[in-house]
Amino acid sequence: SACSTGTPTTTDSASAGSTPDSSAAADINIAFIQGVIGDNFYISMECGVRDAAEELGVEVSVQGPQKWDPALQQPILTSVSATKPEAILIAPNDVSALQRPLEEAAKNSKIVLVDTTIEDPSIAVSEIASDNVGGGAAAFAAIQELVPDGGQVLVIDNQPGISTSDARVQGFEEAVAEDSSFEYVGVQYAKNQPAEAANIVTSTLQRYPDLKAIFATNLFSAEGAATGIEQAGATGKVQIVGFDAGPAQVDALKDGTVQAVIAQQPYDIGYQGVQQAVAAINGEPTEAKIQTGFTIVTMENLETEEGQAALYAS
Ligand code: T6T
Repeated sequence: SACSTGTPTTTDSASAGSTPDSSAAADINIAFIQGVIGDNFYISMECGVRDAAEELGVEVSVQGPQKWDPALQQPILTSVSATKPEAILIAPNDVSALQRPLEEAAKNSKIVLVDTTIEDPSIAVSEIASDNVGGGAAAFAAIQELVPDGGQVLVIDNQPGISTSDARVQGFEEAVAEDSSFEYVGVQYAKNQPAEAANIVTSTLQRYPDLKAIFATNLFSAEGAATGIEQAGATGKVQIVGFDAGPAQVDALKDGTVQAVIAQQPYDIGYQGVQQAVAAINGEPTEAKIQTGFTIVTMENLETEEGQAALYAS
């Protein structure tokens, strides 16, 4: 499967989002709604979800919006909720837009928030996410090492209103404010579009030709930042630290366009998400909040066991 060999999933029942796998126990149905489809972070999470579901003998269906967009994700949640699965694992696209729909869904299903969360998560039996504030601070620490003399630094983010990336920006901004050798030129939003992130790099380099570093808060921001730096012929002149460790990020590390990536543990988030869901369904205690770790991957540890284990499914 995509989880172990890197080849695309074609045979799994839920890749089509509908037909249940008849070999698993049919009593308990769990739905997993990704933040966006085609994102190696959620592809890895799906691997963890499927492995846990198989081990615990529950059915799982997987779907997600074509783009990171609460207006696309909400109707998916509504239609999934109408089928009354015993539990829904979801990475909400927005802290406020998904609040009411999730309150409704919680009337039918146990809700587990994976990766992202909402303004009032009290409707959920569990929230599982990385230490995103810590990850933002770690990104700045990596930039300090890469640029010991300091200078201008930019953040490229998805969009405001996403719990994970908002927390990464917060952790970064708190850290950069403590170091007067850096000039923070602000955050710009690429809306999860690599081409948009590349444009931001181009325009920022025109305005700040001495730019020293970029923190890209997620996979698609980092992918586009790397493209922008390459197109500007600024490889190695501007240091990039990104969140996430999909195949494109690994290529960028090898090319030298990106210097460090913060790999989350999406497989574990998905695996533990199903464990929490099944516990809730069975009336067993759940953990309200679970924080998963991260690994900073650079060319120094990429080929080590630790570095390889941190990479996302392809
Ligand atoms: O960085 C992850 C995830 O944690 C974030 O909430 C959204 O973007 C990613 O899925 C990467 O694209």
